[in-house]
Amino acid sequence: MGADNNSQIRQAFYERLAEQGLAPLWEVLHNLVPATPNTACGAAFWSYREIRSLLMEAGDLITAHEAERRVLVLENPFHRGQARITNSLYAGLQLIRPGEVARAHRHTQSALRFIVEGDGAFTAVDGEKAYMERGDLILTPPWQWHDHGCEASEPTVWIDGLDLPMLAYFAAGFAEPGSVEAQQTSRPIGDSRARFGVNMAPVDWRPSGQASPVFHYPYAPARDALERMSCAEAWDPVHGLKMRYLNPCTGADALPTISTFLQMLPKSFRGDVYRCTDAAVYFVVEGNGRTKIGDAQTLWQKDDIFVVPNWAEHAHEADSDSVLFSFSDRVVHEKLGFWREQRGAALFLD
Ligand code: 1HN
Repeated sequence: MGADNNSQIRQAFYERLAEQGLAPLWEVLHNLVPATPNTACGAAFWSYREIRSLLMEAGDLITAHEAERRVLVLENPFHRGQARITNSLYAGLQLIRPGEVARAHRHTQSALRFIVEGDGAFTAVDGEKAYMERGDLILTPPWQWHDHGCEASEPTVWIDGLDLPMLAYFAAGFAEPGSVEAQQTSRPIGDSRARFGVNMAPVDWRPSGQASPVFHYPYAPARDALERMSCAEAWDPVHGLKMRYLNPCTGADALPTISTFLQMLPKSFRGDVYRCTDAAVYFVVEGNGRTKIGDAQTLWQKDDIFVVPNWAEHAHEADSDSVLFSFSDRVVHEKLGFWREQRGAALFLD
């Protein structure tokens, strides 16, 4: 029996299998368990300087009320049409103008906001307001009511990061609109930071969920911590000084499904090659430099956004003192026991 004949017989067999809702594993086995991760995710980059005017144009075309959330999705070209920035995460740039309200709602997806510009807009999370300044991190844990408003005289822009694709994969997305545009606040500003943000907690408090009870992580103390560490600590050859935002009551990541980081790279830092299983989204808070990814490189400056894909060899280089915020699904890899990293993995082709 010839090879052609054999493959025709097999094909006919596969068609009979398909009629019964069956498929031959041996045709796909190697794709299902690849030797190293297969990812559709690729490197991506957005220059804030170039896209800012489009965001402001969106502000002229649609109100926050009409849009519910006035956001330009940071859609990775490798995931075209899928509203995602990596395999598992969504990101967008949200604009709120003076006097506007982005109405209250809640959903099972976790969200983070990292403030890019503006001063004086607020997010209210489960009855507490936080005023946003550049570099602040604000969390919206699963199923917590949240709305945004801008009482200031200038627009505010932030990056939204959500685990939307992850929850879509698990088909576990639920959402509920609020009964009012802006929720009534039931706690004073700074209340959750006072209770949980100074390495103390109310004596009889017990955690009710996995997310941090602190939802506002201002930039100034985080930046100051890195600055102080930089005087004393040896720099990591890959990460420089890299800190993870934590739930202060458990020591776990601040959100159950998204890890968040702030790192400092000193002027002239030349990072070692590295790769890890989580794909990360970076935002340049300060400085300029480049990240080599495979045999390409991404040049970055203040306010730029870029993606390092899963298991991609990469190395950061800074030309001036730099601070990078980043987020990824690393916490999920770690909880489920499949997170891996490798240092000095390979050689770049330069
Ligand atoms: C959401 O709730 C917000 O609350 C922003 O600001 C972006 C994208 C998809 C689904 C929900 C927000 C979102 C979102």
